[in-house]
Amino acid sequence: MAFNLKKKLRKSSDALAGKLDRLFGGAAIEDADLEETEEILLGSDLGWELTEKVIDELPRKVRKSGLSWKEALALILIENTPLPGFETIEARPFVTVVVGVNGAGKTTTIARLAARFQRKNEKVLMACADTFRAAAAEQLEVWADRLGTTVLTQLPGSDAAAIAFDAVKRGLSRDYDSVIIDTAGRLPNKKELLDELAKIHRVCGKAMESAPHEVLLVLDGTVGQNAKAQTEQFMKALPITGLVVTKLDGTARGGSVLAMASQLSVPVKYIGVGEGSEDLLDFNLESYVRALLGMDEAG
Ligand SMILES: Nc1nc2c(ncn2[C@@H]2O[C@H](COP(=O)(O)OP(=O)(O)OP(=O)(O)O)[C@@H](O)[C@H]2O)c(=O)[nH]1
Ligand SMILES: [Mg+2]
Repeated sequence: MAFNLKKKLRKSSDALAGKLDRLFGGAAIEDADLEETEEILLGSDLGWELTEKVIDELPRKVRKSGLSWKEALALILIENTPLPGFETIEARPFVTVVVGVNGAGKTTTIARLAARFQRKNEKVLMACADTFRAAAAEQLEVWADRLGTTVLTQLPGSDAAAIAFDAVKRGLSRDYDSVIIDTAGRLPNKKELLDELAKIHRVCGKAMESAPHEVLLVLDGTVGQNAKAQTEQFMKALPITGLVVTKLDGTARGGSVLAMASQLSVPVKYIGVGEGSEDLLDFNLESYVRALLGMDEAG
């Protein structure tokens, strides 16, 4: 994810590394600076735990290692962000269900996933299991036209789970490599909406025993900290296998990704750093931390 990630995260790195630069200058870190450092770290949404780790360890690390404060900070952030591992499943079609609150970036993420799969010469079927809004199907159709993929939609008011079922069946019978199912945006505290997601999940398994192979929860990176509660709520309806954090180009709160990655048992798989079809990147902790601090890629 090297390609201009640093540029894409400019707002966050200005707010984090830029401010720290002004605070420390070229000088060594003084204990007197720590309170201000703490404020800057919290302001970039790194979260309390990670911020405290940095405050505890940074001065000592700089003294002991002889690294610059920035290199030392990068190391501390990387060391203290535990990443859950995950297996990659092989299946054909590979079925992905995408969920999240309204406007988080689900449909955009699906289009960009489709574009990625296509670049690997895969045949992609997108399906719109958002039957609340007529515009939802249109939005996916516009992307499908642009990308040259197929999209399955139904009239508003029809059953969302039925569309998911049809999509997986069609994926099997027509030899698709990948089926991606869009769902309606919802607040995770509405029981009937969560029940519908559970049903979508169940019927995928009826259409193809191993499906879905991936359930992505899309989180708006500009909202930051309530990601944990949101994820736990969605988890009650269906097993989330990966997180996508979007809109990281438009926010100074890019630290939230690290907070999420360290607080949640679900891996962050992708990040969204723009509105274009290329702007969905694999999440790589080290590259992300360096870009967040306005640094170039290591080595
Ligand atoms: N800058 C930026 N904008 C993004 C990104 N991802 C999504 N957006 C924008 O966010 C807005 C909402 O995105 P959608 O993909 O429609 O969100 P959704 O979750 O499908 O929304 P609903 O279907 O209404 O729940 C759109 O204007 C997108 O262009 C991103 O990574 N960066
Ligand atoms: Mg949508």
